[in-house]
Amino acid sequence: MVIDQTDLFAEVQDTAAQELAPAVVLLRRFVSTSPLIDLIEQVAVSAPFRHMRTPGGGRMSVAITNCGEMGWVSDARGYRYAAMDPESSQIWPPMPQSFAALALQAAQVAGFGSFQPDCCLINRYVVGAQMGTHRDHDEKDMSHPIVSVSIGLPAVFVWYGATRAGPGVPMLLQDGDVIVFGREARKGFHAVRRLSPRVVGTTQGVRYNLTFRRAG
Ligand code: MD6
Ligand code: FE
Repeated sequence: MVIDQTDLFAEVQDTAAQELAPAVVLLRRFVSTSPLIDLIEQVAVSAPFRHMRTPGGGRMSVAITNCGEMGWVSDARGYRYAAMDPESSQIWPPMPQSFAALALQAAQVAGFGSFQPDCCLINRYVVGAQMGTHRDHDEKDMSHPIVSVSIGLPAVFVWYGATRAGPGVPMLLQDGDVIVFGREARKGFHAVRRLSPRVVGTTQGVRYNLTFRRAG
């Protein structure tokens, strides 16, 4: 696979970081996303998007793939990271260098220091898809932050924090926005509300979300 490594930083904007909750940092319009979409499409040639099953047996409305040394997977046995794509029994496609560079740049600008992700989980939403309230705690070392990049259609992300209770802090994530969270927020609960045509303004198109993690 040929992966284009054009200089993403030419496109990176110098936006001010906003702290939405302690250690939850939003970088608005941080990155220009069209080179990212091309790379996502290349990853999906080798590791197609699929609707995974939750341990409870439900079908996720979000379609998922991964690139990097490790991939996040879900099935009847639970949630875990795996070095092989269970659909193909092949390793996941390599993480494009520009993805790793973007994750590092965002972590640094957001005040989390150095970050070398080994997993990029790629979520794909169409109108009607959602991500229920959850927290990310399948990674071995929680001292690493998570960097999350929104691409394409807007979506309402809700930050709940230490408990699932309460109304949460909603924020509209738009194309090019990046969220970084770590430290005391690392195990915080969060969700993505169902993409409604009213909020999104169309029934066409997709939202991608890249979440960079250090899993192993
Ligand atoms: C999404 N994001 O934005 C779903 N998880 O589509 C997440 O679940 C998420 O944005 C951990 C860290 C950042 C995130
Ligand atoms: Fe998450």
